[in-house]
This record gives sequence, C-alpha cells and structure tokens, in this order.
Amino acid sequence: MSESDECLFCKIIAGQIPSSKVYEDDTTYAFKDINPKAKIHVLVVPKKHYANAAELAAADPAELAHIVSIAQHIADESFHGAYRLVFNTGLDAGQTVFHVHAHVLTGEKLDE
Ligand code: D5M
Repeated sequence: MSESDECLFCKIIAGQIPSSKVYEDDTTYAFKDINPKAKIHVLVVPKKHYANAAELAAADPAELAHIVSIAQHIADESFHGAYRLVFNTGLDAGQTVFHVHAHVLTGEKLDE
C-alpha cells in the first residue's frame, strides 16, 4: 500500500471521503476546513501527494504558485483580496495531515 493510499487528503481528492468543495481544476483541489479558524477557512491542496510545502516547492514550484493564485482568488471574491496563507510544516508546527495544504483564512478582519 503506498503512502497516498492511506492519506486523508488523497481520499478527499478522490471523492472517497466527502468534503465541501470550493474549487477544483486538473492539478488542484480546495475545500472548507472542517474546523474553521476564520469566517472563511479553505484548504488548497495539490492533487499529487507531497508531504509538505518544502517538498512541493522543490518538485513543482509552478503548482505552489498556482496554490497562491487560488488563495488570492478566494480572497478577492470574499474579502477584498485580504487573506492569511499558512503552511504548517512539521509536527512541532502543528501539521497533522502530511499532504501539503495551504490554509486560506479570510472573509473577516483577522487578529494580528
Ligand atoms: O491542518 C489540517 C487541517 O485539516 C485541520 O485544520 C483540520 C482539517 N481537516 C481534517 N480532516 C478534515 C476533513 N475531513 N475535511 C476538512 N478538513 C479536515 P494541519 O495544518 O495539518 O494541522
């Protein structure tokens, strides 16, 4: 069994686990975080499995840039382009799902 067979976000992307989709294209999937930390809290993930942002940046920097552009689009539509973009990287930074994901927090004024 490969790593991605056991990966929660790979299963969400494959439609094996339900999610609240907000965006999808050939390479990328975005869905609402189950435990929102802001009025709008979306996770943007590459469909291909990478463990974290550093792995993605090394392997496919264009996809990383694409994820940033999707975050911008979500914020443009919902909160005049203002948003917080977070990649928790590593257990001690609070990463719990080891399929790289951008947390996009927007929709309201955020705490500093
Ligand atoms: O972020 C992992 C995030 O994934 C965390 O904010 C909860 C979210 N999560 C976990 N399971 C689901 C499902 N099934 N749907 C939507 N969101 C989910 P991390 O940075 O790894 O701590």
